[in-house]
Amino acid sequence: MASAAMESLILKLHEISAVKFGNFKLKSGISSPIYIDLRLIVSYPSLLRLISQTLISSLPPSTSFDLVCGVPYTALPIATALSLSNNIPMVMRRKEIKDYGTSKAIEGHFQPDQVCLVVEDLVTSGASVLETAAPLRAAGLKVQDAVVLIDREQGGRENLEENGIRLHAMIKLTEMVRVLREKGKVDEEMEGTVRRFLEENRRVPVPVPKKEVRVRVRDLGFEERAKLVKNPTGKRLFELMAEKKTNLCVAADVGTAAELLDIAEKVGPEICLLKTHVDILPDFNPDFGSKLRSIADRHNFLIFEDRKFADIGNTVTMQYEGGIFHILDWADIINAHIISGPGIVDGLKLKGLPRGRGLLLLAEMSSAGNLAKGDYTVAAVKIAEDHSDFVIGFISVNPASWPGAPINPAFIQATPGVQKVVGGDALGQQYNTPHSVIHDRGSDIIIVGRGIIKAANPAEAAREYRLQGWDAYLAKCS
Ligand code: 5BU
Repeated sequence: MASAAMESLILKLHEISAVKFGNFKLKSGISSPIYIDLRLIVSYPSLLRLISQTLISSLPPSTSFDLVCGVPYTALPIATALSLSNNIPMVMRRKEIKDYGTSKAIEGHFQPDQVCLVVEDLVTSGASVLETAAPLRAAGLKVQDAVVLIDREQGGRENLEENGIRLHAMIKLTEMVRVLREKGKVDEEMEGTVRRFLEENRRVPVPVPKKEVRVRVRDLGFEERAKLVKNPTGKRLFELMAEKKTNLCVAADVGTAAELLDIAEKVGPEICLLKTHVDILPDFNPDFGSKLRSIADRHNFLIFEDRKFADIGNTVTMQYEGGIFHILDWADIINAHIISGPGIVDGLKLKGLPRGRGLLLLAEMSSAGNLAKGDYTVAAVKIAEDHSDFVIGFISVNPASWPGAPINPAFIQATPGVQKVVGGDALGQQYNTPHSVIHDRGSDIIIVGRGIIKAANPAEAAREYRLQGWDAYLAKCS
């Protein structure tokens, strides 16, 4: 920005009292000699227009983006003005968490992989920019740059850089104070006071980055979380995880029912859940359920039939209870897609709740290119909240980054696509490590299939995965 234009902008901000000097208590609790309130600019259309025109010119020419999004609320009019004066489409992020279920997290038309520029009025630590970038990214947009009217130079640039966002500031606070001193609006003593304040608080009062806040809030132990759960199976699951010190679910995708019962015996002492796909078992017979149940009772684990119901409510009642498999009779937990809307939960609940069963909703999937993300994930959370007597949690991949995270700790998060090394298979499966899934991505249960059942010694492999999963949980709690 040309210095004459910058100077006149700084003077105008001072004139309308958007910049004040004195002794102010900031949100973080510290006292600051300078206070900036840019909410006032909506009362000065010509100033707003000037800001919107000059903000863009503070970006390096190489910056490219398809959309803009203002950080609510103060930057919304700035982003709108920027959108109008530069003819760039805008999207809006909803701020109220409670609105996520009924409304979209991100309003406006956009395509996944479009690049969105975040617009902010004032950056201190960068936390607000990150709060807006997270749901944009969760909706599939790319966020690489943020532009801000004033950078307080207190760690925002560095924090954003660490999260893959370049910060472009139209005005830096030290520049602003220098101009005001040169123009006789503040004296040298005040300029010195502000400089000293900035030096002393360069990265001190930076709020904990959002991701760590989430981890901390969610890190009630499983015992405490058991008390929050209404559904008896959900409660039982948390309790037995704490008792047995395991957050491992084995996906028993073996060739026959006989092999499945054999593997259940072997891995039983290590697991909280055994996950089945009964429709792959050629020798399934009516005794299967009771045999598996007796192994589960002996080793104290629950049975999760990964049936992925997806039909309308009326149909799933029959699929759950009837057919050859009679899933309702032996599976503690089932799961469902929400593609058909909340009626599917009503249908399954009708049969499952009287038997004390629990349901996991598929909020995300582990496979490459899956469509369960963004608003779909948000909708799953809303349905779960509306049916928390029956829904016990989610199949998820990265719940720490969901809009509105931390998610209600009464819900359990179970994540497939886990192996000891990051990778995938030839058909789209994607693997993360136990530590990354539990510690970094905010999940509770690792679901491991081939990493265990194809191992030379599945019992030993299960033990190793259990220890890794449990260590990651303990590290998260500590
Ligand atoms: P694997 O062998 O660890 O890749 O097995 C993963 C299991 O989890 C397998 O039974 C899948 O059907 C299941 N799964 C998954 O991989 N990804 C998902 O998003 C869901 C289930 Br939902």
